[in-house]
Amino acid sequence: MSIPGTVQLALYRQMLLIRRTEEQLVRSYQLGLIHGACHTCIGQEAVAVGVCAHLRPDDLVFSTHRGHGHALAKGVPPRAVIAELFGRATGCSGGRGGSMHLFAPEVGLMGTSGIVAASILQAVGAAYAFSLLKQERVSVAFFGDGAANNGAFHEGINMASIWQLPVLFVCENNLYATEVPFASVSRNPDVAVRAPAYGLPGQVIDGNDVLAVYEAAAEAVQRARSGAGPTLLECKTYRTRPHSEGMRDTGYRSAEEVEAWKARCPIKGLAAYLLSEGTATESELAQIEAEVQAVVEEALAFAERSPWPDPSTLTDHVYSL
Ligand SMILES: Cc1ncc(C[n+]2csc(CCOP(=O)(O)OP(=O)(O)O)c2C)c(N)n1
Ligand SMILES: [Mg+2]
Repeated sequence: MSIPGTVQLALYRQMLLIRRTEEQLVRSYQLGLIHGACHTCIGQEAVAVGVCAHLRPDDLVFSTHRGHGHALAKGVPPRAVIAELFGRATGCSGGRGGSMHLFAPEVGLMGTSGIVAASILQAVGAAYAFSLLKQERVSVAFFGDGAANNGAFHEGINMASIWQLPVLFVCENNLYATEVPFASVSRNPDVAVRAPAYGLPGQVIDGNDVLAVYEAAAEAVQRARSGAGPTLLECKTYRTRPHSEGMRDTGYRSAEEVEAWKARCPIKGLAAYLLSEGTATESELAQIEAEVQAVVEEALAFAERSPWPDPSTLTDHVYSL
């Protein structure tokens, strides 16, 4: 598959936007400006970007506790993400949700979630609705390696397979579930090989290579949209920050391992490729960097000057009979 230079540059810009936004979230967390958990996807950006590049606004994404990248890649503005983590009324969930409850149905982001593996069944449910309504829409479940050992994984992919539902299962295998190595909870290092057992295609992809993810997702989205059924994509990747901000990052993985994966940074990797292929010059990449940085600075300023939710709205959105 030949990916046009303009698309490659768009993928680069989107990954950089996620990276710079999350680096800002880390700084803000360290200053005590963010309450609650903050799981970054620093190091894993290529997965969200390579998949979401193929989605339309009315395609639906169901995300995880590590979902800032999915939200941004699906089109939630950085200012709405930062404001949400700051608890401000202008956040995408009105400041009531925080990192693990980012919702923006208008762009098809159906929620980040602290419930591991929930995204799998939610995406299957949405795809079932699309299929009943005869709509050519696609749903995506992002989930981690830890979620792949939750019963929901097996129920979800089996049901999607028997009904040939338009869904992509995207496993972000970052080798750990919190501090539990995947190697210690699965005799088989690959999740993708489970797919044929349920009668759907599965593919292992270098999740730090955005072009590889883009290519695999193109086929999977096309399959789903054309009624040919679900696909399981397993993207091997790595988070270079602790599981969640404020948590320790020693005792379960080595500094050497983290450094080795940092050297495989998906953004640096694509930059080197763009330069070597002559798709972009140093100054063009610097220009993108400056533009992204400006967007993030503006988003931060927006969040800082945004109001807190009005106390009189305290009971809004609270379910009652
Ligand atoms: C149903 C459920 N079980 C357990 C937890 C506790 N928990 C929070 S994050 C996490 C690890 C998830 O690992 P993985 O799916 O690999 O995602 P990653 O954090 O690596 O992105 C666990 C077990 C939870 N939040 N929900
Ligand atoms: Mg994991």
